[in-house]
Amino acid sequence: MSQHRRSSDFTKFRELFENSKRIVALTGAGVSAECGVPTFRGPGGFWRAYQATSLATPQAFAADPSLVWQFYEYRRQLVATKLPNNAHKTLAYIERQFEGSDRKLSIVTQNVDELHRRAGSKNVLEIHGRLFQIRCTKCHTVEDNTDNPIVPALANVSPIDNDETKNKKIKIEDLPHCKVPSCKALQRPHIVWFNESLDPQVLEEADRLLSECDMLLVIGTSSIVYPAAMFAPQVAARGVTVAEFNLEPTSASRTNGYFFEGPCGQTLPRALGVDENKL
Ligand code: BV8
Ligand code: ZN
Repeated sequence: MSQHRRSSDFTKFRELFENSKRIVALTGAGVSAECGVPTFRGPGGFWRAYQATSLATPQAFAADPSLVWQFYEYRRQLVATKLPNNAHKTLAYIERQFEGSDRKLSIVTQNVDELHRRAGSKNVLEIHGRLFQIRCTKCHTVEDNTDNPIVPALANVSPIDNDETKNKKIKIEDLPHCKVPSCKALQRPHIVWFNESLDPQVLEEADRLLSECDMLLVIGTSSIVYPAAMFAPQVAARGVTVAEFNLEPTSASRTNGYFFEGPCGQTLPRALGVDENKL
């Protein structure tokens, strides 16, 4: 049960923000919630109907690639119909504002929906991968792919729910396969699943950004999934300001730092002094 915390003072925070030069925004599924992309652990979340461990793991893919592909194709088709919201747009706006100045905003996102990119943000580190990239399970070739459906057999998939009767049991040969003529092996989403390590270079870049930042914005994450859950405490330990934007406080700000309660599509532009009419 989260302790109820008063929302912090926007004016006091704004001053700190105006004096910060290296800002990192750590985002999670909540930053896309107002676009209609379900979160994982909130009401209507993807994980609610089933456990993440039953789908977003290499074991699940090995056991039933048809089911896991249906889960990702459903999300690809859903996200393709969504547009970035004011939280995504605020971060892209600030990044543009900083161009040519000695200030920089970088995004470290746990999200795979690529909505930060679509909002125009350039400095984006997607630590859990991307929904619209797929990777060969054999030669590891990574391919950008926005085909909808990705293969005919995955046309109009429905959300997977508990009773697997909905699982269409697609034949493996009808799932996406590598286009390298000498390979043609099964492809998988280029996404970091549970119990898979993050790309060491991505982790190194995240660590560099977090060690150099003088302000961390934690936006729409339950701060449960590691290693991202360690980023806010790591920055706070340096005495750097951490500001959380969430419907409820999480471990990222429960003890100290700033907490702005409410939908980040509203709280973020207000805290960063961005006129929503300009987004
Ligand atoms: C790894 C891709 C080494 C898949 C994802 C240490 C301790 C305990 C466990 C572990 C540990 N170290 C490793 C683990 C295991 C595991 C883990 O952390 N498990 C958790 C469940 C405890 N971690 C891993 O396996 C990681 N790998 O550590 O490698 C290793 C190697 C081998 C063996 C072991 C370890 C890999 C983690 C990556 C997993 N892949 N995504 C996919 O997306 O399909 S994680 C998945 O969760 C998503 O990426 C998602 O982004 C992420 C985190 O969730 P959130 O983004 O926070 O979303 P959530 O729904 O939880 O919360 C939404 C928040 O938004 C809420 O707070 C809500 O209040 C708020 N909100 C809602 N609406 C709004 C809002 N806020 C503002 N405005 C709104 N409108
Ligand atoms: Zn291949």
